[in-house]
Amino acid sequence: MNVRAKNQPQLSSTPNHANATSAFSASNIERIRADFPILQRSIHGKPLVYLDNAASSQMPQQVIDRLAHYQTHEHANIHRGVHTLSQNATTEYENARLKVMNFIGAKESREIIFTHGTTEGINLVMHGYGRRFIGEGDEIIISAMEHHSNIVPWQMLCEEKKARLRIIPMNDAGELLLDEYAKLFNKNTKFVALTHVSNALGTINPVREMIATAHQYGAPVLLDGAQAAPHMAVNVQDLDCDFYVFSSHKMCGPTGVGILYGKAALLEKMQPYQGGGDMILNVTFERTTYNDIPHKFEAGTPAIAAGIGLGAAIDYITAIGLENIAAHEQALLEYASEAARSIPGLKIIGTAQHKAAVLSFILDDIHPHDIGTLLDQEGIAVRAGHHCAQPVMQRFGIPATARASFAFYNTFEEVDALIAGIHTVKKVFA
Ligand code: 7TS
Repeated sequence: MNVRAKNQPQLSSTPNHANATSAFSASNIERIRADFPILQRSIHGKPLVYLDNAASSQMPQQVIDRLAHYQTHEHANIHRGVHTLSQNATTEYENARLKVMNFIGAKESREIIFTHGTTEGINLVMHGYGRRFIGEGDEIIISAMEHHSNIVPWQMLCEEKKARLRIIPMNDAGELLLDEYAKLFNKNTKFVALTHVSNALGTINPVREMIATAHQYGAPVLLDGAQAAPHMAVNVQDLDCDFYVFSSHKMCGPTGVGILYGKAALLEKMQPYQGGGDMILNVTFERTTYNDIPHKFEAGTPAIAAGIGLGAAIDYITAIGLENIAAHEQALLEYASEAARSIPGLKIIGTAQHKAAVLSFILDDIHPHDIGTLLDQEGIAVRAGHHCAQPVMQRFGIPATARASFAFYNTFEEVDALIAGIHTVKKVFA
């Protein structure tokens, strides 16, 4: 029944060191690309060049097969049936939880909570921790480069509790100012919520150091790992973060599922996010006792297939190796950034020293939506807009950017296509 093993991507055990530009040889990358049926598609008669991976990544056949196998042969509700199908589905779902635990280096599987995605994970912590432990006059620190999903829930909490939101500023390269960060702490600081990697700028924040600072003041730290977990090895115990959230659909898994990691001691102190089935031990009209973690936070029937699919996605990217993925994507980023810098009128937004493979840019005075639309005519998918990070746009005094975001299945030829596409856009507006 193991539909994954036979199709695992095979990488040569000896990386091609002669080719200093990538962790993958040409045949490796072709083999990887062959796993992704959608990459064979054409858009407007041109081969698809998919560079919108920060919004959502594509799914390999191994994960598609795992989902189809589950739906075809294995589906039943979990955690409640004595019948074989239900017990098997429960085992598969709980196996996926173990895979997530290993993937991020958590200590125990009860620290892994299935959510709908990053956004729900943050909202769960805001409700479960924030509403219980943050009160009037308290302060929450976030950064100037957060996605809206790591701003708005904390704003809602501050409004409700009369607490205060403090913002870590950044420099013109899109790097957080660590001196200013240190100055924000005082006896009222109760929580820090910070993105590991910025979706709009690509900045990789020095989160380990920043967590240590917060802990000196006794403030727990939530890391938004939506843009980090798919692209670099993450170890939550090594980082010592208190919460870590990410989404399956940005790491080759299905939509509708994500992960909240929390330290067990904190999760146990938190109030449930939603009430319902599965999150209880005993219910009477007088009193309900809650289930143990993680189930206390998993009310109702979850996205079972998606959770199992996430497990298959983790198998897939683990077989390729996060170090290989990071190295290949860095090579793509460097190649693309250098080529982009040589285009007159193009300005890269986000030039941090430590960056993930996100290339946000503006071009002359062409609106990014026009750039996105014209690139689409060439078969090239990029995102244009504020990337759900409007304060980042405000910081740089622009309404929007065009953004190419890379994954391990992208190639140098695709970067060439992007650069050629940008030249075409320039010609149209010349
Ligand atoms: N946090 C970050 C850093 C993100 O990049 C995103 C999604 C989210 C949170 C929300 O994730 P969700 O799965 O709950 O929606 N970012 C993007 C993006 O950059 N383009 O589209 C979605």
